[in-house]
Amino acid sequence: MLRPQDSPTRERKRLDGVWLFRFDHADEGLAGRWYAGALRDARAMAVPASYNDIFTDLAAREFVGAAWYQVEAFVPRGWTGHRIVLHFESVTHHATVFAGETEIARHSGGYLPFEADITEHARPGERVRITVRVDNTLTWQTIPPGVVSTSRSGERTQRYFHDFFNYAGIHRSAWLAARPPVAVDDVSVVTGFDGATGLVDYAVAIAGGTVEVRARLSDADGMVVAEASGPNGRLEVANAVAWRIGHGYLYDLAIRLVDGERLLDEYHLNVGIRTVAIDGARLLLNGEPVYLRGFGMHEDHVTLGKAHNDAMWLRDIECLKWIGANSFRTSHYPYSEDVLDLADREGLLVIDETPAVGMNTALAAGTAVDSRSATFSPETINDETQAIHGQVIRDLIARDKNHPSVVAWSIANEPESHTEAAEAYFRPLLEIARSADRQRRPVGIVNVMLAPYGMCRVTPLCDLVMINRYWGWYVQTGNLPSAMAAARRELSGWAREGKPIIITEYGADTEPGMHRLPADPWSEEYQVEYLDAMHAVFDEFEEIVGEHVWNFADFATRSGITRVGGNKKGLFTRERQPKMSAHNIRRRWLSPPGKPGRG
Ligand code: BDP
Repeated sequence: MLRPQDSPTRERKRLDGVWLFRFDHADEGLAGRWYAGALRDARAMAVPASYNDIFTDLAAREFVGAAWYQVEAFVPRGWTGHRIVLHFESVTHHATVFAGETEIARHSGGYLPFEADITEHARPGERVRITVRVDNTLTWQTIPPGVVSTSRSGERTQRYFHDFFNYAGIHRSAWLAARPPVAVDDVSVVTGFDGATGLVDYAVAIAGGTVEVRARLSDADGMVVAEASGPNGRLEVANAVAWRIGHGYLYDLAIRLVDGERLLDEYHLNVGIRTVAIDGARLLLNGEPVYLRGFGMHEDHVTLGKAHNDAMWLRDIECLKWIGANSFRTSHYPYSEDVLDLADREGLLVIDETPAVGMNTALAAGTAVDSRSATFSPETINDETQAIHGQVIRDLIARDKNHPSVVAWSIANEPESHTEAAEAYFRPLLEIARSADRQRRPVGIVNVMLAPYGMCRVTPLCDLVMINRYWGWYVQTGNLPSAMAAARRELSGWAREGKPIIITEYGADTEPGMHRLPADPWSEEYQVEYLDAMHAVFDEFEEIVGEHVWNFADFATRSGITRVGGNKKGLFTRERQPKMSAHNIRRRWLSPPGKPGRG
């Protein structure tokens, strides 16, 4: 599925704004056909936004179940003769969509796009009523998983095993889009080099007929640098400018479907020419070893919740540049494609993660919560979940495969991984990821502290080692010398695997403004000393090719005894202002190459 865009043959209309909204407390909307007319007793709701933090009452913020959204939109007059598509970038977690009185789409999975052809239900120049039932329920068969329990009085509570607030709503833009009847359905590129010549292998899928395909690559100044024809082909660019860290040079690939001289469709794609490979314990970009400096992040903001917002993300990117980061992980779900577009442009490397977080009943927010249920069993995460997970991996790679910024896939964060059941669950999923990606980027899971070196049965199956470790925080709390010793011990083990190691999380909760001498957990001083201690150990290992501090910024979580107004491990506050440690890390990350942090 290609993202809607404007081109000489295509047009799109953003449906963002204020929609009608209503909670469905008794889950009666479907039977009561709430979509059949104007949504009654509705209030206003922003799209995109999480609905949760718009409200001031707890019951609304923590609501579990279905909520309804509705908007009336005009289909542009000029769209006669086109296929009309309704496209949602993200509805969290389940969507049932109606055009007028007809159900046109059902989709589960809160962070990836879906669309439906509504040509039969939408006339150019006329209004179409769009109604969406949004359900935020997580079960053992959703990614991420969760469990809903109902009290004697009928009150439903959602439990989940991940450490961020279960925001819900229409989180990214919704579009009406017009496509020609014969259209580009998909484009994939694989890039490489032959000496100074850049190679762009492309493959085009067409919907609605078999026609001639022409491909044209232009440089950033708009000069045509290569042309080819046919649905599969190779574009050769003499003296190509490589896409690299900090220099996100992008070519424009125009795919044109033609019938003689008549243009049937035109689709544009940004292409960065670069290679990603693993060589022993090194991660190579364009054949050169790279060291990742950056963060696990979140799409998380005051009031907006998990909604995408351009201004907020531009600020995040500016903060990343200021601090000297060159990369981030889309912990713990695929981010808006707009974010990947920004990363492409800035030359930031991205570890792209599925929403498979919290597949571990022994862990949540660093504390044991539910050792009663097995993580993997016919009653919990089972074959059905695995099939859905496989589809999510395919959908993620289908959406993000062409972004030059994406250098690795993480198919799960901190799942249970020390058991035979976990190995049986993940082995086929790793293969799905590998075969879905024509660029064959490295694939892995992010390993949890409960499955350390020697115990994890899944990481050895991965292309690289990605580990989250909290020595000095959840264990050896406040005792940095023993945290360093523990780190050294375990890392020496992983180093023997002969694969690149990325520390995908390490961090300490820090209340901004809290100072303690000597340093004490939660103080700004402790975050500084903790990070210095970890870096001293990391720098001893050549096999470590990346350090991603947890987290870029403070973020919202469900309330609980280990969280004070959310997770405070950010180097920036939730308002994106630096804590003391941000200045410290900045000195490390901006130090010249060859120095600690390896420039
Ligand atoms: C890890 C998780 C992350 C949490 C973090 C923490 O991957 O989502 O927020 O620890 O506890 O378990 O701060």
